[in-house]
Amino acid sequence: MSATAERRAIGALDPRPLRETDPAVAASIDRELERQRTGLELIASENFVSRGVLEATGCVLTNKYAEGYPGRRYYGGCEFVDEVENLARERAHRLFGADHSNVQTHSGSGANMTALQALTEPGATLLGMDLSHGGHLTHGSHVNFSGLWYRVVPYGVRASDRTIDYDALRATALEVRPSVIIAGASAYPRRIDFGRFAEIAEECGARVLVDMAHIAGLVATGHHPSPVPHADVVTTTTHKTLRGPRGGLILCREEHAKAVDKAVFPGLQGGPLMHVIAAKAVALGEALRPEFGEYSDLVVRNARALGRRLAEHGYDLVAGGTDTHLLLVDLRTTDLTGRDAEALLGRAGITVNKNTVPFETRSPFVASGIRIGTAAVSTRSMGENEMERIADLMHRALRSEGDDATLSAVDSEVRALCADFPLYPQDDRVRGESLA
Ligand code: DSN
Repeated sequence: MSATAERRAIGALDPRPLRETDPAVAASIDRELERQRTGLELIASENFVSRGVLEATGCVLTNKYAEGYPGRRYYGGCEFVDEVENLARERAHRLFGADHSNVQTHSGSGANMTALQALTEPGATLLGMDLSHGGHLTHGSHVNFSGLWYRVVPYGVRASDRTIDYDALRATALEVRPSVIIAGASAYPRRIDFGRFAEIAEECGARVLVDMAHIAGLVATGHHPSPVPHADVVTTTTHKTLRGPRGGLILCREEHAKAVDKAVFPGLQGGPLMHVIAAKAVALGEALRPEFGEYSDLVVRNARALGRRLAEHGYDLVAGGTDTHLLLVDLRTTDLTGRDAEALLGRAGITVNKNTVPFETRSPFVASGIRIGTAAVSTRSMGENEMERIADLMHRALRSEGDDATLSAVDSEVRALCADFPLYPQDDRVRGESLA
């Protein structure tokens, strides 16, 4: 090598693919891809993204600092990332119809922290759905910033039908006069009446924050009523039913636009992740297409079919079933805990998460339920017949008493089913290959 070539090489990027430059990381990515391809993904908050979303997430925009907003950045060279962020914002407007959107927030938790910072002051009173009734950590759990920085009064579901008790919520709201009422959930299967939340908030002088992370894709396609007309601020993640990259998104009324933007940057974040914002733009573009409506429809039909069949097997569905992508199974009618069930299903190639159930008596590490979702299996184009088959496979695994032969037979059937609905077929780019 000449002296000039050697000098050029110093500091140069290694052009080889990841599997050559870092086989350890590449091998873990390969193993994860294989796990996703060969198993049934029923975690309600997960999904599989398109090749376009993967490409954008792994693109050179990761190199760019762009603190500020399009046209008002604190760094030079932002003309192209401005284009990307404007595309994401315009598509969010077209999809959800809010006055204003902020696409920079890194996650759903960050979006909720931002929204609360924009809407109220630390120490204020919030009403949030109890975690074990289906709420989220950031809606007021005592181990989370929301419970630590605010005075939180929980609301929940009725014991009789395990659906949200709007009358009790109203009575509590009128008594404690919260600054903000948080609507939305992580483990609630039924339709949420955002209009009712808005009426109650108006009566007691509160703001409404809706966290629609789980149902955002269904809202985008009209398969769940939109919270946008009823809420001061709506937060969401982009990676659940919306089928985008891992990230957050905030929508709000014009009157809160400045406060929300300031709360994101410089309030809580520094540089936005422009590669993730590009991937959000791609996903939002996909969600605007008619095919995405067909997809949402399948997600909801599949959840109903899976629930029906599980109920036929005798499982107790919280709230009696689902209107969304999500089912919560209360296992207290069986001799299994949520932890047992998650482990048994895992050994059979079926991934779910243990979940607390309303009026839970066990710790969240054990829990009495499992949460199931159909967003990911619907992305594989599985339909209602497959959901019935999946419910049958789950039932076999759950009553196997840990018998190796039974679980391995179920696992073989799971693999065969997955092979009929291939995920990322022959697509090496999803393995983390260089996109140079
Ligand atoms: N952790 C997510 C879920 O599983 O629902 C919510 O943030």
